[in-house]
Amino acid sequence: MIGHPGGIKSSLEARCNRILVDMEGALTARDRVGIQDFVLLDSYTSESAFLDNLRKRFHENLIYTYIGTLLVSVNPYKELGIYTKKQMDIYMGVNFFELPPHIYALSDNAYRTMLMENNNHVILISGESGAGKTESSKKILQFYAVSCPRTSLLDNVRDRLLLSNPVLEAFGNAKTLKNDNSSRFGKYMDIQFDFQGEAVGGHILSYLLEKSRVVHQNHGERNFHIFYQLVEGAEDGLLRWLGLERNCQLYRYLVQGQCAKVSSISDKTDWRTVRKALSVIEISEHLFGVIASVLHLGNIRFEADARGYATLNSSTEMHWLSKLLGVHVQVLREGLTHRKIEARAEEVLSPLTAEHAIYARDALAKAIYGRTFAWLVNKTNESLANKDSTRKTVIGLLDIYGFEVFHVNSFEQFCINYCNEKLQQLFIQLTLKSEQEEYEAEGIEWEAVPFFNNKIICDLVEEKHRGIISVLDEECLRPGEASDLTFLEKLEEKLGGHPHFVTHKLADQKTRKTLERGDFRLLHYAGEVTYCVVGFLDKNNDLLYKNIKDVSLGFLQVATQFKSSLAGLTEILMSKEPWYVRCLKPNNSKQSGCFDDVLVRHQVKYLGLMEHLRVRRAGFAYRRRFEVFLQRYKALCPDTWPHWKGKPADGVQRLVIHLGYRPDEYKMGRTKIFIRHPRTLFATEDAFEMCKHKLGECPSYVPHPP
Ligand code: AOV
Ligand code: MG
Repeated sequence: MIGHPGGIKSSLEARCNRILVDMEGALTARDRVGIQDFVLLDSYTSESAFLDNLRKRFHENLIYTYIGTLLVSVNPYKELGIYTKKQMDIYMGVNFFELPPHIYALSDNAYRTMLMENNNHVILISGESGAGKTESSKKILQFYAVSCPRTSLLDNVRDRLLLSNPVLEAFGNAKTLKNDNSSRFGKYMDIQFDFQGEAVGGHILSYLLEKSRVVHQNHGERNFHIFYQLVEGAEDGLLRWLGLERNCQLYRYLVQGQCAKVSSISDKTDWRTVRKALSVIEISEHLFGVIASVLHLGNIRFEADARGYATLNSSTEMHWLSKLLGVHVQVLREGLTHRKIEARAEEVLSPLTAEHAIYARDALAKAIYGRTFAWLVNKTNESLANKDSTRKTVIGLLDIYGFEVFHVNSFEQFCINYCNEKLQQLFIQLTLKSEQEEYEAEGIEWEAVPFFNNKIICDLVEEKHRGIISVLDEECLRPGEASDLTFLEKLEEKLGGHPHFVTHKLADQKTRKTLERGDFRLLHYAGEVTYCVVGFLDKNNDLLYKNIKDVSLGFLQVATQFKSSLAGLTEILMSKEPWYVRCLKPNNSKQSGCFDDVLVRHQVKYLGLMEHLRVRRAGFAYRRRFEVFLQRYKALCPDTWPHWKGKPADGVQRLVIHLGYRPDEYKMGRTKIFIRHPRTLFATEDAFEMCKHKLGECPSYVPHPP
C-alpha cells in the first residue's frame, strides 16, 4: 500500500471547496488569530509583522505556525488539550495545509513521505533551554506509537518506545534555573518502521551527560530527578534494603541547590511511572542499588590526620557502600584514601590528603553515575531492538540540551552551547545555503538572501590546532605545568584577534564591557556567554583519580570526544531528509499567557527565521529530478502514458501543462522540476491516487528513490 493507511480523505473538488471556505473564514478571523503560515504574510520582510502574527496566535492559544513546512512552536507553559487521541486521528493522513498547524501535521507528513518515498527522515528540534524541545519530541513519539497501524504482536515495542522517555528523563534530566525538567544530555532517537508503516523498533544515541551535577548543583537547581524520586517515592522495604531514609535533606548530593522540593514536580508520582517503565523495559531493581550507593558515597566524610592525610570514619556509609557495590570495606577504604603509583615495576599506595580524598570521592560518584547512565541507554536499546532483518525505514528525532546562559557558565555550558552552534550550522547548511546554491546550479533565477553564517564560531571552537578545544587539549597534556589560567593565556595568545572571542585584556576594545580575569567571552550566534575557566582542565580530563602523569597521548579528552561524536551525529542527520521544529520561549519566568516581545524577537533573529521565510517565500517548496517526477505521474497524461520516448524534461513539461499548472507555480531547472507551493503537488498526488483507484494499482508506479 502506498501513502497513509488512512487513505486520501478528500477528493480534489471537496478540497478546493474547503480551501475556498477556509480562505473566506480566514479573512474575517485573520485579524484575531493571525496567519497560519508566515509565507502568506503580506509584509513578510518585516520582523514586527512576524512578531505581531506570533503574538496574536499565542494569545489565542495557537502556539504553532508554519514557515512553509518548518514548524514554529511557542511554549504555552500550560496544558492546551490539543494532544488527544482525537486530535491525532484528525491529523492522520490529511495534507499539511488543510488543518491548523500542529506538530502532528508535521509528524504525519514526515511519516507519509517516508512511506511514499521509502527513505529515511529526521525531525530536528531546536530552541533555547525551556523552549519546549523535549515536550515536542515526546508528542511526536506519542503520535507514532499511538496512531500508526498496529498488529497486536508488537504492542510491547510501542509501549517500550513510549516508556523509554520517562526512564531516560528520570536519569538524564534535572531542574535548572531555566527549566524544571531540563535535559542534561543530548538525545537522538531512531524510530524504525516496517514496510506497512508500523513502528517496530528504536535506537537511542546519547550525547555527553552533565555528570558534574551528581556532586554539585548551583543554588536553585537539583541533582538528576531519579535521586529525589527514589528517596520520596520508593516503598519502605526498598528504602530499607538500600539503607536510605525518606528525607532528601540527609544527603549531601541532594541539597546543595537548596530546592529538593519543586512545586511543579511530583517525585512520588514520577517514581511510580519510572518504576513501571523500568519493569516493562526489563531493567532490574539492582539499578537502584547503584543509585543509592552514590548517595552514600556523597555522605562520606574525611578528616585530616596529624600529617594532613585523609582518614575515614563514616562506618555506616561504608557498610552500605560495601553491600550495594559488592566490594569489601577494606578495599573501599583503601581506594578512597590512597592512590596507586607505579614505581619501577611495583605499585605503591600513596596516601591522599583530605582535600584530594574529597576530590577522589566525587570523581568516583560521577564515574558510577555516568557509567550507569550509559548502561541504561544500552539496556533500553536492547529492549527496543528489532531482531527481524527486513529493511526498515526510520524517522530520527533530535532533542538536545538547548542554548543556555547562567550567571556563571562553565565547561558544561561551553559544550552545550557548542552543540547548539553545530545544530544551527546544520540548519544553515541544509536550508539557507544549499537551497540557494541549488537554485544557482539549476539555473533558476534567484536573488540571494544574505544571512549570518555561524561557521566562524564553530571553527573558533573546533578548528584543528588553533580552536578552543585544541588549545584545551594541549594544556591537558602538560600535567603539573598547565592550569586553567595558562589555558586562558594560550587562548588569548592564539585567538585574541578573533571577532567572536573576548577576554579580560581585550574586552574594552571589543564589547566595551568589563570581564573578570579568569573569564573569556564567546559571541555565540544566540548571544554572548561569559565562561569562567575554573575547572575546564579538570572536567576535560575527567579522570578517576589516578596519577595525572598517566595521561598519555592516546587518551581522548572529553571535549574532543564530544566534538567527534557531534561530527558523527551531523553525518547521521545529513543522510536523512530533514524536517524542522523551531521552539521559542515566550518569557523567562515560565509563565503562561506572557509574551515578552524583546525575548521572542531576539530568538526569531538568531534562529534565522526571517531569512528562512525570505528564502521560502521566494523559493520552491518541492523539487524532484525530471525522471523521478515523470515516472511517478506519467499515467496522468495521455502523451506520457504508458511510455515517454523523448527527453524527460520535455515529458515533464507536457505533463504539467496537461495538469494545468500555472507558469508561476513551477520552474524547470537543468535536471529538476521546482514546484513553488506544496498545494500544487498535493493536488497532483490526489489526482494520481484517484487515477490509481480507477485503474486498479497503477502498473507503472515506481516509488521515488531516496
Ligand atoms: P527544552 O527541552 O526545550 O529545554 P521542555 O520541552 O522541557 O524544554 O519544556 C519546558 C517546560 O515547558 C515543560 O516542562 C512544560 O512545562 C512546558 N511546555 C513545553 N512545551 C509545552 C507544550 N507544548 N504544552 C504545554 N507545556 C509545554 V532544555 O531540555 O532545558 O534545553 O536543556
Ligand atoms: Mg529538553
